[in-house]
Amino acid sequence: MAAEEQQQQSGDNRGWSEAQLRNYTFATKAIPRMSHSDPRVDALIDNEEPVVLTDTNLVYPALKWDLEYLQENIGDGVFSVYVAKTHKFLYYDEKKMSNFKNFKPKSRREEMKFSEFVETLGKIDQHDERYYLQQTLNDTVGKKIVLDFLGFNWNWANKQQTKWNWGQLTSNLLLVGMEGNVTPAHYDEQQNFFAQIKGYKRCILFPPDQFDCLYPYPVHHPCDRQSQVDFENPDYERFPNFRNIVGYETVVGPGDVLHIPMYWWHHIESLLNGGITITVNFWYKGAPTPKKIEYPLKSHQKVAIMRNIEKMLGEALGEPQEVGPLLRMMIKGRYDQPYS
Ligand code: QVQ
Ligand code: ZN
Repeated sequence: MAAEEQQQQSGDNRGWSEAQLRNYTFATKAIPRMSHSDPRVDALIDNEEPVVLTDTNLVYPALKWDLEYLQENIGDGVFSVYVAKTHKFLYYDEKKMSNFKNFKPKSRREEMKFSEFVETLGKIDQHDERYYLQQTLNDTVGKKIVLDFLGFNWNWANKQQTKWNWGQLTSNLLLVGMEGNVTPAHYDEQQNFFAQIKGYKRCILFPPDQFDCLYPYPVHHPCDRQSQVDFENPDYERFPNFRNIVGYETVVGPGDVLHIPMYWWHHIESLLNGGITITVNFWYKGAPTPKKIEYPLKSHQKVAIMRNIEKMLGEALGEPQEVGPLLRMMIKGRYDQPYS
């Protein structure tokens, strides 16, 4: 193991301690950490595996960002700030809430200026609600932020985009979170460079082939792509395969870039008692589906097929609520036991 990896594993002067991690029931393995110039990097990214790159300088100019600097320079635009009574910020698609009228989100989105966000953070005490600013960087930001953004290592990022034949960079999400905030496990349909700027975040990832352990909500549900399993209190009656889950984890700190491959599940937590965290992610459309389909199919391709079946059924039936009953009718007693 390279010295870099040992430092991350061993604990000395890594900037955080095990006591700052939440406890879960499952085992995890370490996500490899290495220099972006390590010859092993390309094989990992090409093989759709996660890796922490320790010296890309991808967001180097942003390493000086803190609340004060951002408040001073980020401009007068409004930012989406999620507010929750718990530490879990389960993402939900507001556009799908009409499909599931009984769905009651546990967080709400408020639009506020950055200065209001900082003021709010300054006022809360431990009994209050939690806040999580999550905003796509756009052209409302101030000049200094634009300069910092232009100073990102686009040479490296663009080379990666080209090398892996990824599609366009769709967005950079700015994330400013409170210590202890958790983004529950979900997958995205985009390639991701997750660039950590301030504070430490524990990232627990699961490969697409663990779909059957993570029980995502239905595609038409507002929480599409999110796991239904409460990692802090798993319901093994409803989700028995969660017992078989195996995670891959790392703690990222300032300057680290975690590659989260498309369709890989990720649970992300800002360390307990670690102060605020700042992250910028880079979401890219994936490479086009290869013309020649190779068998056996990869797990993420099967996830894409399942998604398309759910979407097609919702269209064909004209009512998302009828997808479940039809699938149950199709499977009950016919496909729910393996045939020899
Ligand atoms: C977090 C991604 C991560 C963020 C919440 C949305 C982001 C995400 O908690 O760090 O970058 O794919 O899920
Ligand atoms: Zn995500």
